[in-house]
Amino acid sequence: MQKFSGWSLLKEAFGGHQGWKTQWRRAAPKAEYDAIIIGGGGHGLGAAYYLAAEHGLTNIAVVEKGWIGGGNTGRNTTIIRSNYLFDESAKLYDHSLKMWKDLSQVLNYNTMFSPRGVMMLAHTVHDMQVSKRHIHANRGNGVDNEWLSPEEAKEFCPILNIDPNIRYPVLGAALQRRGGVARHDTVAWGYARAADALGVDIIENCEVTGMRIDASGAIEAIETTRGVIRSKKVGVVAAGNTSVVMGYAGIRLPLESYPLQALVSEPVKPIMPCVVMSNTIHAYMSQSDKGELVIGAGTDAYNSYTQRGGLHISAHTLESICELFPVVRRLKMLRNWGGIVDTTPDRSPIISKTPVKGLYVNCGWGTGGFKATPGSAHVFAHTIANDAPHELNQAFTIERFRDGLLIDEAAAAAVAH
Ligand code: FAD
Ligand code: PYC
Repeated sequence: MQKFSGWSLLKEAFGGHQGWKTQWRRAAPKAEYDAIIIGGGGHGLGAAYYLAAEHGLTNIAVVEKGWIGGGNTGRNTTIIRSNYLFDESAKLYDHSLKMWKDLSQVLNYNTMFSPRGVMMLAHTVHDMQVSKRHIHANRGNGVDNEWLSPEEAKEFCPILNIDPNIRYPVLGAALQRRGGVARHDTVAWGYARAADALGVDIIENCEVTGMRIDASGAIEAIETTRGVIRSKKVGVVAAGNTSVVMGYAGIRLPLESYPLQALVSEPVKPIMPCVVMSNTIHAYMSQSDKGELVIGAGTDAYNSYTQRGGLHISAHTLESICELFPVVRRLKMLRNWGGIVDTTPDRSPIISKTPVKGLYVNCGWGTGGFKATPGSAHVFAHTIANDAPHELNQAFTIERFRDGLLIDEAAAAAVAH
């Protein structure tokens, strides 16, 4: 009989039969591919996987300037939900949420998806009205969401402070029970391993530094720190750096790059059963399976490409967190970090063809693209393979900014996330 120690079970959970460190071939670039994805985050690796698995394109490469999952995919706070206001967003994010459910089985890799419920707090009358509007709109789209009184919110999350005398009292909450968290880097590793098994080349330490466009206006090659690589199809998924990369093709996009920060506490025994977000006071918290409290803030107020951010943001966030969850006041913080997110004016993504034939872009997820990883990758692969959008991303074009057809989640939520 095979004996399992706790350690071997842990290894099994993380890496299947390949062990703790997932291996894929550290490929050297070929001279030419049928398609290239620029950016080895979850969205890029996922797009490569679906191109191979669903569209039969296996002569493809993912080029990544650092290491896979080292961008926002490995830096986010893993909140997964689909409670967006507008029809287009709700359908796209819910497509993704449904894919999360089976992703571990599809990839044979444990993404640790845990639908433990995402509760969004209301602190003002305006918050309550916005939340209830979201709940009705979500239900109209078949997306679960429900209103909780302060007492019901506390029952769902017992460490929540519902004292009516605090600075931002909890007046109620919107709860999406199907929402939750996952382990962020497993998504990059899982897609990488599955794509690699289908023949995809994953090329790390390979920064794209230029693009070559032929006389007819079609993409013909990318220039990289590891040489020129030819392809007639190139997908850009380089969150935070999209403007720079698309600039190589002479395309300007309505994007701004900002630092977004997060931090984790020392690990403690389970005290928090769900995710709680407060958009009004720019703070949110959940507890990882390792026991760390995972805490996030709103974006910094200035544009930057640095993966850090200002300290005052974390300090402000911690003040709010301690007021909402007084039980954490004496905990030590282990580490803080930042990532660079790129945001559009309507805080909705762009998943689109571009004016350069064969060049596609997936960007603008801002503070909220982790939850969208499987769905975004899936529809982006469809767009690249068919040179036409999937029905779920046909509204998310570049042209919507020219034509005034915004999907204005920013105005809808009036919040940082
Ligand atoms: P990334 O993982 O950033 O991948 C892009 C890759 O492109 C990077 O690895 C980068 O190195 C590479 N690249 C860039 N330029 C080049 C180049 N020239 N050549 C080659 N490669 C290049 N979203 C949620 O849904 N829920 C959350 O709770 C959440 N919390 C967040 C908290 C923080 C602190 C941050 C920073 C983000 C958060 N997000 C959240 C947003 C989410 O992380 C991102 O929207 C999502 O991970 C983007 O995935 P991606 O694959 O597009 O980008
Ligand atoms: O989109 O839910 C979200 C989110 C939470 C924190 C950052 N983004």
